[in-house]
Amino acid sequence: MRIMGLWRFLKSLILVNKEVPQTRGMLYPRESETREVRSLDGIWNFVRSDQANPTQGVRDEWYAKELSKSRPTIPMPVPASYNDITTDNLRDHVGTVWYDRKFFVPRTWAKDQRIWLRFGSVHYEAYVWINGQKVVKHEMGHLPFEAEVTDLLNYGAENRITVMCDNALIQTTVPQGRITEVPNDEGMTIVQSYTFDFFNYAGIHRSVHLYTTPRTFIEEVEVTTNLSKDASVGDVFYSVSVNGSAANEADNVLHIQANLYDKEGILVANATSDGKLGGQLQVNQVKPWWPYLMHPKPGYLYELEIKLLATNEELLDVYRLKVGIRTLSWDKKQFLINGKPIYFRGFGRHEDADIRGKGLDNALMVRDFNLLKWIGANSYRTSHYPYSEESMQFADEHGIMIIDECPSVDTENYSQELLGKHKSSLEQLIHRDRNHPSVVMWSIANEPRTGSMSADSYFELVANFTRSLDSSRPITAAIAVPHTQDKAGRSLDIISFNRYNAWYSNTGRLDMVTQNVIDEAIAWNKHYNKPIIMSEYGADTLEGLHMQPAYVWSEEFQTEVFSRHFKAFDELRKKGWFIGEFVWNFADFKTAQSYTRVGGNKKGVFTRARQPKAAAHLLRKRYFALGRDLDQCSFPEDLYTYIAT
Ligand code: GCB
Repeated sequence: MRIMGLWRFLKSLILVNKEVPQTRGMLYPRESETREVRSLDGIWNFVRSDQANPTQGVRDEWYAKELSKSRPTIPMPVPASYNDITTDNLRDHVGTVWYDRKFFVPRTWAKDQRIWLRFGSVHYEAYVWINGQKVVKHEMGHLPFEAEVTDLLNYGAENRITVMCDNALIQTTVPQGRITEVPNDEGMTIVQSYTFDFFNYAGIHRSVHLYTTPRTFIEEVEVTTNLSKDASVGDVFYSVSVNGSAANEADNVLHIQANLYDKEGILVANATSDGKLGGQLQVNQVKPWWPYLMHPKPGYLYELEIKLLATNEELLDVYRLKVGIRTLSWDKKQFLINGKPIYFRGFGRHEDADIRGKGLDNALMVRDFNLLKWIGANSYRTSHYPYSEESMQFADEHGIMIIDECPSVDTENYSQELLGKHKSSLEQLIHRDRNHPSVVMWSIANEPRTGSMSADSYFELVANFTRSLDSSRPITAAIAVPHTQDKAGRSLDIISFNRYNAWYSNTGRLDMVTQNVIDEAIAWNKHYNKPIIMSEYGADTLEGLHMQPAYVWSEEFQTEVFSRHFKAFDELRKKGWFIGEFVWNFADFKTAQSYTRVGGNKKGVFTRARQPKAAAHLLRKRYFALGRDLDQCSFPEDLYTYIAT
């Protein structure tokens, strides 16, 4: 037994850099004169498998006919987590569930084009069939996947889509969890456990689309941008990949016509690339992309129109995407956008809401952005997984900077298999988000157990892999082990640390916050000589609980905890290398059941219903004061309540 343990430990130290599969295509589905998009969102039919027999549906081929022929079905909304929809214990179901629905494909789609089926995200693992034929399998929540279904569809007729979704997390999934069989009152039951602090919501979380492309089509567009030193001239570099038979015909030289339009729809640059599928567009008197409150018109976006043309100028395909022109740079002290130093003031967040769990909800998304702007935040971290593509587009539009985090949280028990999946999660994330101007940093993990020996090589491999995919953005991870133990920081560009003074340590001691925060930030900076962010701090707060003097869980306590941190941050800002403060959390959110959580994690500045707690008003004053001091933004009229002249 001891020898086995030693062997496992040694194996975890020998990690090799194996290739991971590369994502292809997956441009966000958009209509154009050559493309059509249809949503398959709505009410689907749903069956849960027997927990003790999760593969029964596959063995019995439930996908071969309507699910209702194999089992009684219940209605299930898509997109949504399935957990909180019913009134029974579906919430805690472990293992597979099944969805199906019917849909029509118009006759007109049969004509000389290709049809794609695309999922915005299914958590955690998905298997998909169309009309009983296997289409695609995908592992990893919060990230899109797609497959061509042209030859599987019935045109001008009814079709059926079936999805099996598995929420089980084990030691080699991202994130990790454990499945155990434990005795209960009826015999034995399967239990899912995990150490991370948010509920493992599951299901078809984001929209399902069918979309068409021409036979030869624009498969990928990659955009990078640059600004001249005086910020007057902008460059947009684009490179396009084409898929389809026309691309292989020797006498057909495909080329790209790229047009860049400003917000008013005026053409500001264009280029035709002869025989090449990429090029450069130069914009004079450019309007750079600026973060919210750093410029009167933040989030300026151009529209890039990519036209794929054949030798005879026949238009094969058109795809349009938004482009923000900006530069990023960083060194040992600071992080700059368009040559200006950035101080992040924002939040750690969750995609989480009553009833719908982690399901995409446009009303919630718009409300959240309204609150971010109301409170004067300029950034958030997509703790602890990639957020919806729709929210990334919103962040682009509103100038909200994003630290884009992959789904690796509480990473431990490092293994070759885990490394492969972790790298794959980053590959999929970067492929999806690389064109967003709002994405300014990659976060490769949250609170990984970086004190262990194997964390050293593991995170070096993960960070180098990330850099090999995108060297234009810095890399961070939110670390919680003390700097004296950490082994990952040397592989990062920016150090983020999470710490809960007066909450998890020295509970209730408001007099033990400020100096501890200052000391720890200085220690991290001394240790690694890199810019430092405090990526989490906060206190659970029950809305409506008031206690004077402040007492843990009260609104007064959260307000005081914030204020004591602000004092530390202002001291640290003077040092030059302290570049950001992120409250944990934007809103209250659901967790696994635990005696430390009352209905979930209550560290929100907003309630789960997105209403402000008392501390929100204080935070708002600080974030706007920072905006005024650093970037001369103006104050909203209602920031201060009139008291006396
Ligand atoms: C952390 C984690 C976050 C938790 C938070 C807390 O350090 O990163 O996921 O929710 O602490 O409130 O305990």
